[in-house]
Amino acid sequence: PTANIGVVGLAVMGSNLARNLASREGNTVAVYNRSRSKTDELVAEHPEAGFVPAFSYEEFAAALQKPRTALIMVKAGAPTDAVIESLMEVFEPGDIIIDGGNSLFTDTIRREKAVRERGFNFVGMGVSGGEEGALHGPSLMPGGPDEAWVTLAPILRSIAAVAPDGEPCVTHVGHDGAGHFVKMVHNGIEYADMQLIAEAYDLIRRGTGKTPAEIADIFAEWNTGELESYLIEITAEVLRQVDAETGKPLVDVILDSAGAKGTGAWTVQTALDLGVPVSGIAEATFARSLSSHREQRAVSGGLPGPAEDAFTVDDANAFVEQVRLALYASKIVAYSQGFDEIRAGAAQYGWTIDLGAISKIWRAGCIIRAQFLNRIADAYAAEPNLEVLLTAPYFVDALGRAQGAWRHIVGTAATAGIPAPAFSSSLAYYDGLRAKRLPAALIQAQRDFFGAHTYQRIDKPGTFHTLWSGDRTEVEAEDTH
Ligand code: NBP
Repeated sequence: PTANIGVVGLAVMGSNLARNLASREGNTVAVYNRSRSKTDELVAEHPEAGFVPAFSYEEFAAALQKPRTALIMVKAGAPTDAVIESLMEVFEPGDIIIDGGNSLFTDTIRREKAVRERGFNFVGMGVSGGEEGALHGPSLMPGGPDEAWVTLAPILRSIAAVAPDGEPCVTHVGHDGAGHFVKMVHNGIEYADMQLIAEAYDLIRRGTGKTPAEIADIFAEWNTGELESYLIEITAEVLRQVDAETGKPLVDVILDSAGAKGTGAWTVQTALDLGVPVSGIAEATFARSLSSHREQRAVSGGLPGPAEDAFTVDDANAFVEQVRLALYASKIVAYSQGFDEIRAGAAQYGWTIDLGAISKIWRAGCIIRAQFLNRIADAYAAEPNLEVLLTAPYFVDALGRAQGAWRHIVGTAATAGIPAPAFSSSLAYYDGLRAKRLPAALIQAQRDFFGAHTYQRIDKPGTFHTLWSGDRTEVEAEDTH
């Protein structure tokens, strides 16, 4: 056997990761794909990689030095289970099987248990950065057992993206499904970030009448400041793009119906199960759903709205700056909510996750890479048990500078009839956190009224119930908490 690592699944992600691995000193990479043509193509197109092609699982196992390490990059779900099963038939106990696909973390927990029981090491690893990242350096989020991490660390560090301070964007996230959980939340944050940028663009365009190319310049400028990020950078490029066929801005000829592959929905579903209010991510996910319901939008176009001239912006430059601040504040909320979900997931599933380390491995390679992540890392370095990320001093200061503009923009959007669900829900979340009293007290009373669900009082311990259908006196109730 000549190869120290192998890749199964040679579609775009697998072949690019295989090339990335092969380009690092000391690696020889075995490659296998269910249908032979992809293997033949990859090997023929990249002789420099020195791949060891295998055309059966037996050949693949035979090509690998022991203990074997295999990276699976196939479609998540049943295909991943099928490949794991096939590998276990030809591998030996102690070998390491890595699933780098976008698997649901609960599947990873299940698989890790089943694979471990048969003596193998299983690592569910989140991979972010798309095909370019896979080739030149992704952000890697491996879970799995400590002993597998010890073996894998050097090779994963060698292929990962490198942050501006020289640190590779990979860390052992935690056990079993922790890596895929964190990758899921990464994607949820990505949804929120994209929606916030889209709302900012829409408000500027409809408020100031600027062209997409002019707005591209604004985003390019934003990309030199505290909003500096990959998503802001590519937004400027997208807005500058002109359609060859019509000569119009490309963004104006693309159907306004956003697709989704489901990881945003997973993030929200999981947050609902954990009771974590990731409202920004949820609104972003729902905004994509709304956009895709073209039939509902078609019958709703005539619904009453504000007068056409209700939206006038006197000072375009000032307005653009207010939108920028609203975007920044909402972004802080979205990340704070995402990190809250990781914290809650870690508590629920028994993972020890270093939140500062997570923010650091997202600084390069992945879609949400941004300057901003350094501020999150700083916040956790100063206070590792930070209860609410946005209460870190740096963010309190930023929110203090932004909140006036943020409120103005949300109010303006509502008055003008322009949907800004992520901007406005982020602000509502912020004010909800800040509130000294919430109307939740009234909800508790309602629940007690119709369902005898009981309530607690602010002035004494115990659990209480009002005899709503009787004489309405209060009685002490059995503690059901
Ligand atoms: P796809 O998700 O399109 O999967 C295609 C690969 O799965 C092919 O190699 C195919 O083999 C293989 N496969 C299937 Br389908 N069923 C199989 C089975 N029963 N047994 C063995 N192999 C099977 O590829 P991708 O876009 O490269 O993504 C790979 C993984 O990485 C996915 O889980 C994806 O979610 C994840 N991911 C993708 C990105 C991205 O930007 N695309 C980013 C991060 C993570 P065949 O050639 O024989 O059909």
